[in-house]
Amino acid sequence: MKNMLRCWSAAAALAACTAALAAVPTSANYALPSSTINSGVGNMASANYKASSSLGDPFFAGPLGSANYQINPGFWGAVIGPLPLCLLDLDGDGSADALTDGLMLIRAMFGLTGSAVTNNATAPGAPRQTWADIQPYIHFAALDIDGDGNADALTDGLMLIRAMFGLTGTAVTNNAVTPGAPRDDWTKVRGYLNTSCGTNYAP
Ligand SMILES: [Ca+2]
Ligand SMILES: [Ca+2]
Repeated sequence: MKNMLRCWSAAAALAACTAALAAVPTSANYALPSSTINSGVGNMASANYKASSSLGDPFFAGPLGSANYQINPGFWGAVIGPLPLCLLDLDGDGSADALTDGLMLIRAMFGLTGSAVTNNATAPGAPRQTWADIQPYIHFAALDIDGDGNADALTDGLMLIRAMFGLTGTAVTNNAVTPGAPRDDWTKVRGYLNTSCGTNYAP
């Protein structure tokens, strides 16, 4: 943690710190899987620290702190560059499919972890099969499809899985956009998905 904080606070040394942070930060007292500070899922804590899984996301949670430190959401992106773009092909078989990737995405958005996400939800032969394989590719900030600041299963997740099933237009967005969210119709949702998530969905 100390090294990470040193990197985070020393803006002039970002390049060197980026290399240092590529490895998993660890010591006798803690370990921080890179996915935890890069939009991961599981919180980690000990007597001396707590790291929220949403720490790397700009939208989620408040600052983490104690008497000795404070970390603000989104800091990770400031250290290593832009946060990862939306990635829908979680199992890495080359296709973003509703009944595999979409199912895992919506399960994770419901807060599930581990095999509760991956059970019967990866394509046979796909390169990523386990939660350990899949979890680093789930970036909640990028999965905020309607742009309201939260990645929610019943709005963003629902639109994702509908679009993955091949639906378009209001068949995707009906009753699935958070009131007041900036991306509130298929034109905007499709634009985000095709621009940020690598899809090629039809108008
Ligand atoms: Ca896939
Ligand atoms: Ca949202």
